[in-house]
Amino acid sequence: MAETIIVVGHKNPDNDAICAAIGYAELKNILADRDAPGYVYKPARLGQLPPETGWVLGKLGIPVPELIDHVDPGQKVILVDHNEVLQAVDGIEDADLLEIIDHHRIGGLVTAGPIKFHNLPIGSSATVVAKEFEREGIEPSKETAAMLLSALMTDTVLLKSPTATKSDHYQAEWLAKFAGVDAMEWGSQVIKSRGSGADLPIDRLVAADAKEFQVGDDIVFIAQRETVDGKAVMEREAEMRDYMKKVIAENGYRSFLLMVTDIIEEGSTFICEGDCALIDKAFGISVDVPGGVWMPGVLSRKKQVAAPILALG
Ligand SMILES: [Mn+2]
Repeated sequence: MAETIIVVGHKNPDNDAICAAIGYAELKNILADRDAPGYVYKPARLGQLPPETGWVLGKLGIPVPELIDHVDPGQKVILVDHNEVLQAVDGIEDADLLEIIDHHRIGGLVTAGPIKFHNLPIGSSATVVAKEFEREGIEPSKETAAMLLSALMTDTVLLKSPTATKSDHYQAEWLAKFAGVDAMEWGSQVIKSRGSGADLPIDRLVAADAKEFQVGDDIVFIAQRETVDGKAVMEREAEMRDYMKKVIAENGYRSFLLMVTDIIEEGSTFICEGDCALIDKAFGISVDVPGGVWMPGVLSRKKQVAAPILALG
């Protein structure tokens, strides 16, 4: 019987974490048929589908990956869109990690043996996966191309984020060709399918896309709510702050920074709870004010927010 290898993105998955896992599993299955029969690659996810992912997979007729909450000891695993233990599936320390496909900073996983570790400083893991298709000389199906393009476009905020590189522009056009779509038009449709998010339950509104970062001895929790209507989201500020305080109390975080990123206005409102001195220091602001602090041009958690905070650790 074929051995199953799990391909999985980070906790609190975003569109990139899920689409890159599906796309990379598909590429590995095509390669396994050709080069190494006996392995079956299965995409998985560690949380609820983001709304745009539900819309994309439904529209393209792509099955939703299985929800898992741990991996068993010795399970063969490939990680996509992350490489930090804090963000990875429970049990990863005792699993058999085969590969990492990512576009983040390197954050502390140690392996027993050599692995394939393909990490590029570019806009999305979906871009890295598309490059792997191209490198292997394999054309993605129309559906797979459209799915990967959706993730490239959400992760780079329609290629406007400072994380978007020439590689992302090139691979977006490459995917659009196979998908038979206009890259920008398809990307805008995907982002609109999210809605403003303003009517989501409070836990989803605030923390659907949240990550823990170790800064010295403390953990800083950074969440990002991307929206096409920042004003509508900010109307729930009091409720959001109460929820953030609750999350801090339950998890012992030093601080909780929420970026309400308005992709139309191209910037983020920072709201912070807990000890926000680190945030003030990293950005030269006083974040602890009603209404938060508007940060024009700040779209990328990774490059413009996490990096300066981690630099203080
Ligand atoms: Mn990503």
